[in-house]
Amino acid sequence: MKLFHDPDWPRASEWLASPPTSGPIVAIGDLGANLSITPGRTDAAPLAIREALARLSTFDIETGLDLSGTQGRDTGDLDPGKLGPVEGLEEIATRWAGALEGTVAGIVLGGDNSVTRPTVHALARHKGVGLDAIGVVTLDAHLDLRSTAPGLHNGNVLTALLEDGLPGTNVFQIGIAPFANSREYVEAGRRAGTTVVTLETVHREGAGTAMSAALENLAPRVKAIHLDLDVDVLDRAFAPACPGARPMGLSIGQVREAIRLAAREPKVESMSIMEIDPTMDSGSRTMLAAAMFLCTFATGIQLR
Ligand SMILES: [Mn+2]
Repeated sequence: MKLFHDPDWPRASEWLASPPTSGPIVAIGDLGANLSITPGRTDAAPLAIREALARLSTFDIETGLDLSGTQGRDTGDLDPGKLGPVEGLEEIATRWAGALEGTVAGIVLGGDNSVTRPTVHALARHKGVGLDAIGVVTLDAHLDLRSTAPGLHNGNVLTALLEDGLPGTNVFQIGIAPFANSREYVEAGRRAGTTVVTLETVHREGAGTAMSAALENLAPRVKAIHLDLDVDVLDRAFAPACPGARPMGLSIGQVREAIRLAAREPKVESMSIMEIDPTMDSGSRTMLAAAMFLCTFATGIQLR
């Protein structure tokens, strides 16, 4: 499809392609290794998200913010599909810690959720602190607290991080869905001291309320916060490309509100956009939503 060119309607994709100069930088890279317990092509998502950016403008009428106020830098892809979760940890963590150098915040385009482990390690290295000084806020239908006994995958990434030393009290999980998690893993979260905000609570009290509470708790006592967006927190109607998406999920607007609040918090120095299999998409709706989330975070950091 050839895109209509209008110099007065700059595209989000052009923003990312433009060379960085000075000021805030958003580093974006595919660290997608395909490590999922559900077979799929999440490794194809980073390219598909980049392509979807071409269909968005740079301007957010809701905030008056434009992507041109944020310097974007695409750090390129890590050879996808080559790394397993164990051997990939060091390489991905090193690469991402390097990408964060000199940036205000970085966005990882995954990939499946197992990539979140090295991403959080990278943030700790970038800050020169241990995992005990890092906060993690997830927007995800799932706890990702399965046992690590069978090996690492996208469904036990949080267990792996807790075992690595991330304190459960530093973890806030927003959007946890009914009939998508087991009693055993809910109990595991409780034992670890994580905070869970279920979907119904978010629908009743607001996504902004949930995110604000998490940030207000974490920001005064950690050095940096990672925002982990598993796009399957969206209602399945909005995210056909997310195998994990279920009915009763969040709307695009709810997720956007939460992202904007997180982006405004200076301690949120990294974000990941995960768990999309673009081959399952319909009408580009998931890819356009993911691209919009990227733009929301990238413009939102101007509110700091
Ligand atoms: Mn999930």
